[in-house]
Amino acid sequence: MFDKISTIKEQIVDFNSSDSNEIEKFRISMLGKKGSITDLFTQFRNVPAEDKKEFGKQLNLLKKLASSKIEELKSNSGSNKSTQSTIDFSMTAQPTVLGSRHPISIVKEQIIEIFSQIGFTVSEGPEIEDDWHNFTALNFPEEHPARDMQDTFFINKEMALRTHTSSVQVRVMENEEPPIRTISPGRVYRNEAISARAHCIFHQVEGLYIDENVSFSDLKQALLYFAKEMFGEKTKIRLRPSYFPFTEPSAEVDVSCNICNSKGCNVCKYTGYLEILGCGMVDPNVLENCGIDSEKYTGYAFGMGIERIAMLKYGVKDLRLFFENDVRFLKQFDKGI
Ligand code: 2NL
Repeated sequence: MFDKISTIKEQIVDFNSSDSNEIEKFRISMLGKKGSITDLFTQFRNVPAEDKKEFGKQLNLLKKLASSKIEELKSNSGSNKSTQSTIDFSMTAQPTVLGSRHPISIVKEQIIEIFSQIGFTVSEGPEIEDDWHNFTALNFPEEHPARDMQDTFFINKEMALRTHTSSVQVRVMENEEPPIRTISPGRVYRNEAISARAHCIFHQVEGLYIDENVSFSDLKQALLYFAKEMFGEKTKIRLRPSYFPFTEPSAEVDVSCNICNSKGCNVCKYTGYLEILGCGMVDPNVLENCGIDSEKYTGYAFGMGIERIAMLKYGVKDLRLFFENDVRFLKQFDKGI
């Protein structure tokens, strides 16, 4: 019996082939139902008791030897084929081309970074919104003409693509207790004719701060800090009275033109200033709509278009460039993560 093991062992060692059919035949002759090794396993019961331990050990080793030999021959026969037919291992590798980040992403991250320095967290929410979160809670009563300020893409009677990310902040106010200090960056949609200055999709960052005794001067200070971080230490801001349904009082904010040092140039249309955002004190109706006690708390809010900030920062004259994904445009911005 031990002799048989030695004979089969020799056969395994001597066998060599790169032909997969031959290898398969060999496998069957060894490990198939009627194979020599399988046969030895059947005969195990006839081995005298005192030899059983040693025989079992050698038989298992023999099986392992056969399996690994077959695997080795099989994998060689495969790689031989593909080397000859398709892959040229001597070919030079393709260099990895690094992409660049989209300018909207770069500016968005920068805005988040600036506001996170003064304690703002980031909130996100759905792009398809119901009427309550996009309009009614924000003091746009039904049939009110203020709704015409934003041409909306409706999905059905109840649902629409959000026209601003204030809808996210309504959700935050409904779900959290003041103090609330959060910004909500995201994509928004308005049914507008596409031009160099408007697009039906654009990106916004809105900010909201609610606590006891939040004042308009807190708002001014936060926005001055933002403007200096974004456009440089020498930047000045100017507030002009404005109107939004959700804030009272409301203002539009301009930054000094750093191209002409506010002396007047064609970028600032000879005004010395450039508009960057809208803001105001959250209307008490909005606070109450969202379950916040307007006798106890006050808050400020602001909203800016990321495209507009990016246009000013990089001197981009046509907003459509941000949506065309022309690599000649995109590759001019920061490389890396
Ligand atoms: C603009 C003006 C603004 C807000 C957005 C806001 C949000 C809540 C309550 C009150 Cl939850 N206000 N957001 C306030 C004033 C202006 O955006 O021109 N954006 C591009």
